[in-house]
Amino acid sequence: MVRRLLAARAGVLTERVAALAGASVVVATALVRDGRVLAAQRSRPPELAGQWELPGGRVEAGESEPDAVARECREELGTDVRAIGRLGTDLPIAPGLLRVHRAEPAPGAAEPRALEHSALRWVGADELADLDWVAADRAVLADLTELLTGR
Ligand code: DCP
Repeated sequence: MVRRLLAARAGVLTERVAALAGASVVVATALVRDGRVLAAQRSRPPELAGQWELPGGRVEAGESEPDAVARECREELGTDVRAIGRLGTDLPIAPGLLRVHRAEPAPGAAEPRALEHSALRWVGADELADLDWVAADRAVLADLTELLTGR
């Protein structure tokens, strides 16, 4: 309990420090369906193209993180999702902080399509290690495994 409170405090502080420093918060989406998570292959920039990520992007000014998750999934995947809570801790990336949110398909949501990525793939826990993930997302693999296996 105390540890959770301290972690929450630390999260708020990192966010404030990042905001003061003009850094961006980027949200990434762990969209889970039928025990698999949706991985997306980046098409840009050249140094990241070909690597896999959890889809997402920068949070806009005045936007909540769950809203940013939903917007990015509509823009990048053409589908509606509901953000249902954080996964893992804040991860440092070049533009600022990466924060992963768990998500589920909204009722009646369309099948995700690769509107901005090279490819999409639903990945089970036993396949996570097979993909060449972007560096920051690699740090979430243990949490993703736990999420998918319930262990
Ligand atoms: N990023 C990451 N892991 C993710 C998603 C993003 O490491 N799962 C990183 C890659 C980029 C930065 O976050 O350095 C921003 O991601 P995007 O380019 O996908 O986001 P935007 O399209 O919103 O930002 P921009 O328009 O600035 O490219």
